[in-house]
Formats: sequence, structure tokens, C-alpha cells
Amino acid sequence: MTDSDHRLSLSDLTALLTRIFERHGCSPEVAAILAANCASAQRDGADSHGVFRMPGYVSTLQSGWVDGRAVPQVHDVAPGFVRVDARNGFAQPALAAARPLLLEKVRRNGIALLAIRDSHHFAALWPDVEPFARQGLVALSFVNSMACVVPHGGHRALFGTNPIAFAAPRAEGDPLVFDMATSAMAHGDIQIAAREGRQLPPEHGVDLAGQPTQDPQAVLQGGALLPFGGHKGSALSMMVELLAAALTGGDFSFDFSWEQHPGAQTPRTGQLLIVMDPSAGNSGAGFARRAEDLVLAMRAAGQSRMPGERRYRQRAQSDREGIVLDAATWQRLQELAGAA
Ligand code: NDP
Ligand code: PYC
Repeated sequence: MTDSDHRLSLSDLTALLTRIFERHGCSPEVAAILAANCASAQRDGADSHGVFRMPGYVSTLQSGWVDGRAVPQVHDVAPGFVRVDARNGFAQPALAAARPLLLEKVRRNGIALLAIRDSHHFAALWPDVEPFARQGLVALSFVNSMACVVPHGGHRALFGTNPIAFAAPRAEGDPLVFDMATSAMAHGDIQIAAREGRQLPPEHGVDLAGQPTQDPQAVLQGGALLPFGGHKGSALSMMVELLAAALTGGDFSFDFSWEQHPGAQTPRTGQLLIVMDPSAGNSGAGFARRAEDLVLAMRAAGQSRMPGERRYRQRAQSDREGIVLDAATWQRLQELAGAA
């Protein structure tokens, strides 16, 4: 923290981001949902998916590629299946619109799917799953993005960075949550490395000629990312394409073209959520207690940090001390809000 930094509460940052989204063409409902999502990512220290994303949201809205006023259509298609057509809007309002019906089905059946299509997801995925775990449920989600990852052994970009997020309740403590791109690095982190002039670790990307490179600019300018973990990450990325696009009716990461919309950055694809009620299985000691046992065993085996813990720690610090924005970021947000 320096003298020129700004400290904001979550509600003040959410209000500022809401103004930006509304100013650039979102309905009040969509603006409120996106702002809460982005502000909470910033609060939790998600460098690549917090306010760093605001210029990208704005340039995409200005390009006409996404409809910030879209009203999602929710369809009750089967006892365990809800489908939402986001109608070229953002994925988070589609999830919010379908949530009550999804929860009703999960409680009734023990499991339900939510398939969102024609949607734009430009955010971290954990905010989509963590709330389910806080209600005692287990949730998984998959999103495909834009073709920038070469499948294992391949020679051109085909997959998106395709994240997977998982959340499960624990008997004590915050839910267990992981949220990870299936590429060696998120695209947002490549952009941050390029901006800061940092080299990438080896085996993360290739250049325009398909040769290995550690230069983030080379990856961004015609090059591509690699999946994490070779053929294993590549198989998971393939699965994400199938679940988030083929199963939902959304586009594959290589299907859409935003060429007619200069400035567009948000992938127009799909998202799948699978939500389970572990109490429906009536499996003895109870899922949350078993999760606690697993965490204890992992700690005893030497794993000191659970996935999600860094984020929870940062959340607690932000709640105590405020969310810190440096002067340049603050100035940029003021400009986007039309206040500078
Ligand atoms: P990271 O590699 O930073 O982290 C992945 C997961 O591993 C997190 O749950 C993290 O927990 C956990 N973790 C990290 N280090 C450790 C450790 N040492 N021990 C135990 N657990 C650890 O995430 P990515 O860079 O892959 O993804 C960043 C974000 O980008 C995600 O939020 C993702 O959803 C988003 N994204 C979104 C896309 C989209 O299309 N919308 C596309 C691609 C990525 P913790 O949170 O506590 O650090
Ligand atoms: O960081 O890879 C990424 C990403 C793609 C879409 C939104 N975030």
C-alpha cells in the first residue's frame, strides 16, 4: 500500500463497477450482477479476473458483440435438466435467472444440470460454484472460451483456456473450492505478464511458427498456449468443450468469429453446471464430515495449503482493511465511469 493507493469497501467498489456497466449499455439487473462478480474477484485477489477485466468488458460492450440488456430464457426441459438461452448476454445473469428452478430440482432429485448457451463468460468461475457449497451442495462447472490453446501434439489453436471449478462443503471451515484453467496459464495471466514485461515459464506457449516460446507477446501475437500437463490437461480441455458447448448447444471455442466486432474480448460460448445434494445419498457419516476427514488427512500428509485458501485469506484481509487499488487502476475506473 502506498500513499496514492485507494482503499474501498466491497459495496463501494461494486457501486462504482455498476455505474461503469450501466454507462456502457448494461441493464441495471445485468450491471448489478456483473459488478458484484467482478468486485468480489478483486476482493479475493484474482488479479486476472478482477477489475483488470473492466476495459475488456467495456470495449466488448462498445463493439456490439454482446448484449448487455439480454433477458435470459429459462427452460424446464427434464426432471434433472434446466436449460438457459442467454440470448447473447452474459452467463452470470443466466445462472441467476435459472438458480431457483435448478435448486428445486437438485433438492428433489439429488442432482441436476444447468446448461447455459449463447453466453459470454469473462470472469473467474469460483463465484458460480462456491455459493452452492455454502448451501451444503456439491457443484462443478465448465466454461469454454476462445481458440487459443493447441491440443496435445497438435499444431494450431483449437481449445479455449476452458476452466473447471469445483466446490464442496466441509463440516468446519470454508468450502473446498478449486478453480483452474485447463491451459498452462490463463489468457489473462499471459496479458499481465506481457504488460509487466515478464517471461513465461517454459512449456507454456508457442509462437506464430509453433515453436516453444517464453515471450508472452509472441503467444498473444499469433502464437498459442499449451494445455497444462500435456495429454492429461488436453483431455480435460476436450471434455470442457464437450460439456460446455456440445451438451449445452453453445459454440465450441473455435466456432465463433468476432472479426466484425473490433474490441470484442468476451467468448460467446456456453457453460455447464452440475449440482448435487450429498444428503440425498444418505451415506452414513455425512459428506461434509467426510470432507473434513479428507482435509485432515491431506494436512497430515504434508499439504499445508488447500485450494481456495489463498483466496479466503485475501478475502478476510480485504474485509478487514478494504480492497486496495493502485492509483493508475483507480484513475482508469474513474475514466470508464465518466467521472474523470
Ligand atoms: P491458478 O493456477 O492460480 O489456481 C488454480 C487452483 O489451484 C485454485 O483453486 C488455487 O487456489 C489452487 N492452488 C494454486 N496454488 C496452489 C497450491 N500451491 N496448493 C494448493 N492449491 C493451489 O488458476 P488459473 O490461473 O488456472 O485460473 C485463474 C482464473 O482464471 C480462474 O478463476 C479461472 O476461472 C479463470 N479463467 C476463466 C476463464 C473463462 O473463460 N471465464 C478461462 C480461463 C481461466 P486459490 O484460489 O486459493 O489460489
Ligand atoms: O483468462 O483465459 C482467460 C479467460 C478467457 C476468458 C475469460 N478469461
